Amino acid sequence: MKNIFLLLSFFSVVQSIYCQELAKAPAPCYPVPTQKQMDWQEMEFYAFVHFSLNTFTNKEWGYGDESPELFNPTALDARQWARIAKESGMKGIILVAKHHDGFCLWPSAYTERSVKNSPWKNGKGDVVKELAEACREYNLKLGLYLSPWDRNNPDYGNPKYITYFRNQLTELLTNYGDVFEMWFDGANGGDGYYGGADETRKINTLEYYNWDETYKLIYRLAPKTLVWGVGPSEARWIGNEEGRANTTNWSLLRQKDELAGKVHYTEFMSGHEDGEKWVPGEADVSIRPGWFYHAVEDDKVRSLDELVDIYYESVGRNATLLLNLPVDRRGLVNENDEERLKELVAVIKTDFNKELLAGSKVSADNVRGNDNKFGPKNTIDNDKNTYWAADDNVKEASIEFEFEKPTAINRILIQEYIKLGQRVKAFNVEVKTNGKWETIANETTIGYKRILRTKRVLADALKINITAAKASVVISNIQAYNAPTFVRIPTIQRDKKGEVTIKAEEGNSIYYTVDGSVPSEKSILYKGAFAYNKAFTLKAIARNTKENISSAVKTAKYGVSKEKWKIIAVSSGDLKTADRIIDGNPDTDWSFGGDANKLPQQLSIDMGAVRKITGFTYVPQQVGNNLNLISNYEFYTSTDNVKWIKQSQGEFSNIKNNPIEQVKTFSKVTARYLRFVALAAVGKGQVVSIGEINVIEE
Ligand code: FUL
Repeated sequence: MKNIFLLLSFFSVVQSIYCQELAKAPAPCYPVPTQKQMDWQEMEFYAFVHFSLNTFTNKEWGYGDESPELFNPTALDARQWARIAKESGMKGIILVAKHHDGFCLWPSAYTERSVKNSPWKNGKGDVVKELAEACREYNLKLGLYLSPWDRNNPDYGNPKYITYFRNQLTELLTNYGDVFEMWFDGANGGDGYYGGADETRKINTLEYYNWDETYKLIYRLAPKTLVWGVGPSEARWIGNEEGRANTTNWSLLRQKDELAGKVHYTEFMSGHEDGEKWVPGEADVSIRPGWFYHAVEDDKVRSLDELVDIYYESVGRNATLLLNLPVDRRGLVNENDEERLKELVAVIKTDFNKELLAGSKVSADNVRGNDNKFGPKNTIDNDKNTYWAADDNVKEASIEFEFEKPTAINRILIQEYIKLGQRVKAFNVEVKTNGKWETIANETTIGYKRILRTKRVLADALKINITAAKASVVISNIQAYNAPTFVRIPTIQRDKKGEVTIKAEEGNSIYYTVDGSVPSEKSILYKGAFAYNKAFTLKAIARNTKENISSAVKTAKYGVSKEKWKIIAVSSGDLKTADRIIDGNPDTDWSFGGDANKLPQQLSIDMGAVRKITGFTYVPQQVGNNLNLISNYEFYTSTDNVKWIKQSQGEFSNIKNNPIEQVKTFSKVTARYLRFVALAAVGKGQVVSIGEINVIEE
């Protein structure tokens, strides 16, 4: 008997040692984030503010020769910016302290090109300081953008400029309290004023700045600052200026390759599964087409639909969202932008109003060491420090949630415990309805946070199957929601002849007005394309008649249709197909130029009648992987196709990163003929494409 007891206690000792062994936390799957990167990732959503001389010169990129005296906001209030950011659930604000034209929003001791030589506050103001104080008051973190490229500085391109750049960096990192993120933009070198030299200066970004030394300086001065962008950074650009990450999004990057110039920026949208460094993605986008404020964009604030998509495709795809609010000439976030932001926040709030998994019965097919410490319940305990983990080397595992009664679901949120690394390569979601399992999503990575928008299902149970991973499964949090139906805004198109087509999601009706009034279900019911070639404002809504809910209002403003327009001359390319430039459809493009026909190239348009115009727009090629973009242009008008007057010339700034419709205005002129000259292209390719040319009428 005594022996049996001895044997039993021996076994229990062995078992406890064994279990303790198993109950150890999983080994990290390297690379893993630093605490600084963890804190940053958890911020999720923060604001960008572009506000500088460009705001007053109506440019996206200043050339570097604009006078500081033009900077004169009438009612600058950084507290208003902070209030709006705070009310939107944002956790910080990144201010562009110096953009490419070199103008400084703080009174730098190293240059005269700053607020100190502007009329604002008689040269005694400091925007960086005001924002730092406002952020403190609203408990927001402050971030700063210092453009490496400086189109004003005479020394740009020489070693002397690097000293200047580092001096400015030192000012920003030592005089304004903690800076959570330092933003180094990738636009580098090119033409500029450069102290009057007026020339093109090419630099090698990878070598010129000696980033290793610059980064050492930053970490010495401000170890809490996370560095974004060029150099050996701790966070990366998402590869577009539309605020969208790829569905597959690794927080890892082969940064060594990147620093050797071997990574194309389009790879940033997904990161690298085999990246040797933790370099998570940050998705940046402006709430309007441009980064700086332009009055012509007052009615071009991104639609609610677009912003909601952006949220789901950034924060919901393992990136942070940096949303730009272009402060206007008063020095305030414009009312239109604030209103749209409020609508966005309201949608996010209602979408995630009621969590549905917390009360469910949860089980998993594998639990590390059979230890409750790593049990599946940890995914619904609302504690970010606990997680469900599988045994070592178990890279396929399932977790199931059973509901007491059938539950409607259309959002699923999953988080890996990324302190131990990003692991999941593939997963799917199944739901059980009426006793039958159905797969409703087949996905790839998860990372810090992944949110799926699925069709609405009435589920008895929900199962998440991790089907491939880099190391054993470690999941921190899983949630489900039933977001209200969101009726998507309709799309409107008018072709050359004036035929209007409106489209909405299948099953929805469309109502519209042509007199500028707000449409409702009492307005005209859209039954199919209709002709309307006069100037008018069309407003339309889509309506889900089953649930009695409408979309936001889509507004489209049109001048007289292009029915009488003709392309009358092209310097190269096929004249027969050139009509695509004026067919009302920006997605059909036409190109000219090429090796045998080097730039400049030009084309002329006859509008068929004399019109009063105040500007033109160039819509670059929209469709395709390789956009043949024009970077510099000239625009002429004529009344007789003989005598031409130049109305505008210049650059399409930032078109490479943000290929949106380019708007150029001039004083009112009477014209019948238009001539558009493509002077230079982005990159080496000489072929340039045009999606559409429009005119702006009074
Ligand atoms: C770009 C810049 O060139 C733009 O002007 C803007 O600042 C944007 C956020 O980054 O690359």
